[in-house]
Amino acid sequence: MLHGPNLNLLGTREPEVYGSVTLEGINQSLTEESNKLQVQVSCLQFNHEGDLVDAIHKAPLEHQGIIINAAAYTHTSVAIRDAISGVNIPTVEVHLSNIYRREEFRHHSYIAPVVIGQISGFGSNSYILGLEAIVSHLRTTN
Ligand code: CA2
Repeated sequence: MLHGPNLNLLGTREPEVYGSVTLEGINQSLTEESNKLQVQVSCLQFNHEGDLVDAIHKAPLEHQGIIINAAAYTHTSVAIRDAISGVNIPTVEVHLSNIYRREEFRHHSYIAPVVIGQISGFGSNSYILGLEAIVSHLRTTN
């Protein structure tokens, strides 16, 4: 699970947009869900674009899939898109908010064309749905 910039602030500001759950709370729910699904999940957060690119490059060494909320880089980063398409590992894009109901600049995702699918708008449950989606994809394709 890769969390992008500013998501470390979750639960402290803008609860009307992003809810009151903290990043630690999201990671804990993911770990609980991963136990139920009998898979392992590791959760990392980076504020810097290059750090996310490095983490995507390293992912196939230890992991079978990526769940990513690239946050603002979703709408700006060709580097993260190229990293995802450059590594051969299935990826699911998640967002807390429904990016298509928000400002127009959030309607475009550079990442969407290189992932299996996108889950957007279900608050912290988007992450659980993202985990279920990647596990189900891996179980049906492997
Ligand atoms: O809805 C999402 O998950 C987003 O990826 C969140 C990003 C935003 O730029 C995307 O358009 C949609 C922003 C994450 C910043 O999170 C904050 C949380 C609390 C306080 C300030 C920022």
